[in-house]
Amino acid sequence: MMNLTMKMPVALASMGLSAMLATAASPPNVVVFYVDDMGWGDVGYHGFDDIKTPSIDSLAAGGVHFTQGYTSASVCGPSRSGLLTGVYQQKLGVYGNGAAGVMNAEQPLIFKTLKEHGYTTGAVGKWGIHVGSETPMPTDNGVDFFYGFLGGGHDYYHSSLDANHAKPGWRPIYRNAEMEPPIQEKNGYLTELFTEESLGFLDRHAGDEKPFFLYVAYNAVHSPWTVPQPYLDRVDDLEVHHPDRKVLAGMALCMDDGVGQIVDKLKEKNVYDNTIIFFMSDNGTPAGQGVKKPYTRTERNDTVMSSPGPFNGYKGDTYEGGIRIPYIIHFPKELPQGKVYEYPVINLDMAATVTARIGVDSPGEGAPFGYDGKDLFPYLKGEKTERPHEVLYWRRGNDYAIRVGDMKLAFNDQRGPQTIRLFDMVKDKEERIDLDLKMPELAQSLQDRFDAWDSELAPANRPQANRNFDYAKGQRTDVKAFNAAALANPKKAEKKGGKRKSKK
Ligand SMILES: [Ca+2]
Repeated sequence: MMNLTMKMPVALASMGLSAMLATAASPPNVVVFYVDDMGWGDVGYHGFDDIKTPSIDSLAAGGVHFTQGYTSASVCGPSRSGLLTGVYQQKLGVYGNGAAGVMNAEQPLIFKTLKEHGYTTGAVGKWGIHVGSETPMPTDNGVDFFYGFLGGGHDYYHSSLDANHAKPGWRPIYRNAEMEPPIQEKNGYLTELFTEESLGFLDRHAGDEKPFFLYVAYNAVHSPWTVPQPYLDRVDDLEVHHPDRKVLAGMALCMDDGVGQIVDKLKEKNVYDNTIIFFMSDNGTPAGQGVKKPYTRTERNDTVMSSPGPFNGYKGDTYEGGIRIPYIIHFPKELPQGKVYEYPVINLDMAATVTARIGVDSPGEGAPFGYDGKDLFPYLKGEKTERPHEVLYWRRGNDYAIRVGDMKLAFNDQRGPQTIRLFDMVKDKEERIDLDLKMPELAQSLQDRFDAWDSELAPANRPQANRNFDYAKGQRTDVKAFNAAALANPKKAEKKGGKRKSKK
């Protein structure tokens, strides 16, 4: 790869000395796998033997993986807005999917930031951000090459030329900003098509003078749960507690094959050593699952397909089952191999980690917000020994959580007692022991800290909740009083919390 310092005098003029030094070496390529609805219990390297993910397991073995890897949102759209900006998506007005997910278009996505520094950028798969805005297309947002669909769930065998198709899963597939002929015309299975298009991008760009950033957002293992028979045959020997688990395992194996083929392509093109690979899921296991009879799970360990492992809650919740995800960073050139990192990290760290490699520590000039994510490399290399994040925040609709050190305060309106709950995440990662009555002062202090953060968020799409919008005016949410009222009248609390509609 040619030295970019020779090619980019304008870009470098705005960078400091450290940036120039960092850029003097070949800037790394990046591949980010961001898969859909894959739970903690859906990868082999977490110790589960009722799933087959050999290629993903290889990334974990050759890289760093995280026992406390989080996503910034418990559902698809907001999670992607957080990942691709490096900023808590609520600051950008994104609180949920669909109408609650229209993002402030002033904030650049990482594609734009990297493009300004000489990268070729590609996005394949599910987009899911900027929905409904005036700049909805990836190609409006710094993506040089796009192949995929704009959001929601998508059928694996069918698409259409109608953006308002009666079947939401049959919406158009785009190549850049143009609709593709329906995929059924070439008998495609979407996961395989996404792999093919990712390989095509690498064939065209890997080994160029310019570095590349490729975002591979498989919609596997999101519903609808369908997979070609050859993949089912390959998982037939798995011992599973329910036959539907095999369908999910087949879908995961097809996606895992794609991961393996893309890694092989990096090797073939001689760019593997200088390519940082991320692997993450966008959120945890969905509660509604089942091939023939989808229905909503409410109890722990009661899933038939995707699995949250030992964790409480599901997709849509701020309990661990909704937000703790498979998370790997692979870059043997600089990072340890097979390392397990124990402090909490979050998907927001991807963008800051990537741009730090070229000496860039902000999303771009004029960006409304700087990164909330951290450059993780100094932590993973042992140069920094403290936590990357002393505090982490979550909020979607009425649900919220805050984690300070090892203590976590969480409220969820749909599952479990509808009280504000306090957990010790080291002694009780499964969130079984509620400490709010034992440690009321701590619970209140975390609530105050959450309210202070929450009160500063973007005003758009702010749903009603048991949080205090008027924190700055001196009003406070009283945890003890709220919980006493919720316990005395659970139905009222349920009504106040409201019922969620569709999750995508
Ligand atoms: Ca998802």
